[in-house]
Amino acid sequence: MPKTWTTAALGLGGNIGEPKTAMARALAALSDRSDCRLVAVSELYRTPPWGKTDQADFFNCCALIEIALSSEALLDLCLDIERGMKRVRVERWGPRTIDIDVLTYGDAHVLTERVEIPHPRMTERAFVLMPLADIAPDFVVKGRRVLEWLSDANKTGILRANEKREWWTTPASECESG
Ligand code: PH2
Ligand code: MG
Ligand code: MG
Repeated sequence: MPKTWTTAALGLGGNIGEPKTAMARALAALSDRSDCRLVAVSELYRTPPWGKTDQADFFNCCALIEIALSSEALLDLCLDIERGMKRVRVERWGPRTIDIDVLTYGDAHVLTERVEIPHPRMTERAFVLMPLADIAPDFVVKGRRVLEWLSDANKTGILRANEKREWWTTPASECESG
């Protein structure tokens, strides 16, 4: 049976350990799969903590993927990757090594006990909207373009943190061996 591919947007973040490396590894794990294609990755941003402010700055990025899995299965995949990377999470909205959120899945609206898509808080969070605007500025979420949501969001303190555009690709020589 031919696979049906759906374009989905993911938001990645972390603020413990080496978030940039963790996000690069998560993106590599996604693109290594036959049921997932990595279409675009945003710049990398350093962002002040949102929600719970007495914690270290986060690093955040967004990715567009094409995925041949249902939204629930995509959520499970993201959780599997988090677990495989031995995610540490101390409390809700608190420090974590890696967080992979499904922001959008085609133009689907999904609401189950486990998933809410579009991600319920994505339109208020500059740490999501800024990277998402790099790769999908005209994408319409909840009736408005990403760029319009971004223009209303509080961007204070958000800085670009990458030097090269393809920050998530690491030459083999720089990879840890063990
Ligand atoms: N994630 C949270 C809570 N707060 N703040 C920033 N800047 N970036 C995040 O990724 C983030 C957050 C819960 O997932
Ligand atoms: Mg999150
Ligand atoms: Mg999450």
